[in-house]
Amino acid sequence: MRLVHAADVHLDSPLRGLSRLGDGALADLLRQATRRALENLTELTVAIGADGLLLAGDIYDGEWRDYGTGRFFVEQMGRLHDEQIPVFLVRGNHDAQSEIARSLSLPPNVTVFGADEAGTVVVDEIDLAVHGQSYATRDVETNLARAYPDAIGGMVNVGLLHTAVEGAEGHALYAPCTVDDLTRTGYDYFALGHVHTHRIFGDGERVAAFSGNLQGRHPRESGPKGALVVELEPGRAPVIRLEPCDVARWASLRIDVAACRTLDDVLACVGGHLQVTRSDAGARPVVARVVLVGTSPAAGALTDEERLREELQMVAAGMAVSLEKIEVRVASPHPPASVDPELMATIRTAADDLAGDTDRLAALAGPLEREVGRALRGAGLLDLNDPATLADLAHRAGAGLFTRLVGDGEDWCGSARSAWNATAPSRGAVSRSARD
Ligand SMILES: [Mn+2]
Repeated sequence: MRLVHAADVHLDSPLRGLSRLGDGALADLLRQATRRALENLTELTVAIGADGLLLAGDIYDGEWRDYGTGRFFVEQMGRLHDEQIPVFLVRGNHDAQSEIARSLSLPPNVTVFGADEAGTVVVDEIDLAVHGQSYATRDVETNLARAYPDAIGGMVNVGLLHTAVEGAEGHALYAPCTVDDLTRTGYDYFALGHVHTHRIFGDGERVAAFSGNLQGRHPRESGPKGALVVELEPGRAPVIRLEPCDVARWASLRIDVAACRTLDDVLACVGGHLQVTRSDAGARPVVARVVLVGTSPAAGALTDEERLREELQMVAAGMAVSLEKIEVRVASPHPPASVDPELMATIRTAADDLAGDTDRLAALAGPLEREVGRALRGAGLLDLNDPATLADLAHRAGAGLFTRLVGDGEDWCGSARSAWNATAPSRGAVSRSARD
């Protein structure tokens, strides 16, 4: 038996940061990307002769702006109806019953599981039992998996659930459960949604998996995105492969330039990384965020951000890669001697404390968010609701203050910033970022 599992389509959801890419063909393509990816999913399902399609929630990003969003989904499901392929669907936090007031009738091949309790649908012709439960509201904090029905003997049993399992960075802990809760049901395969990164749990006969989302929507959703093709045979471990459905690919490249001595070295180094991303993406457009890190003799050559941007844009353009953003966090190996280390430490501790205090940051940003938050987001400049962004601002404020204190010459500023960066803590440990 061959099933296709996808989740987190977030159909017609706005892609962040598009304004940075201008108004060209790429921005247009990205605006349409979730629809094109859904078309690719439908085509894939038909092309491989799948016995069914499993959709594990967050088909929609929230209330439809207009009926066009729902109509597009209905049309795609209609194509599968024409091919007599059944579709099984649960609603997630983004498309919970409470979140979507508009509705359109779905073709009869689509089963939407109810939200009151977990239900079971049997497809007798192929001995398939699918078990699932939808979200009634956005914030489902109970363990739904524990109340799923037992597996039906003599059939292939598949579960469908929108869940964070035991938690994942950047994803709200909805319908939490353990991997054991999932495998204890005795199902052959548990198709999960919610976490946007592909992941497989268990390696025995009982397997649960996140397909990840169908199309990356910002730099943090980088790499190939698509659906899982799951081959199921009674008594055998499922065989799973990821089939990309994305029409554009995001890359988030953190590049250590410690070995670079000059600007040309840095350009060549970045070019090498972009080349790898380019080949992975095939013919798809690639949008990359580049973060340069490390302690490097080239630090001084990177302080002219405008020039660096121009040079990198040319390198990227040569590979048909678009740069969404360039960040320089490169330290000079020789920080200025005149800096009072105690003062530096005090400023940095204050900035670190603030960056780590999500509540205080939110309180400080509150008035600004109310005044201009929507405009900043709309322009793709800043998301004041994003804890990671606020933490970054706190760090930058510390670095900026430091730069002002130690000097006013350009070289001074450059070295001061480098010195700051050299001692700044790793910024990976942000407790919550944008929630999916
Ligand atoms: Mn979700």
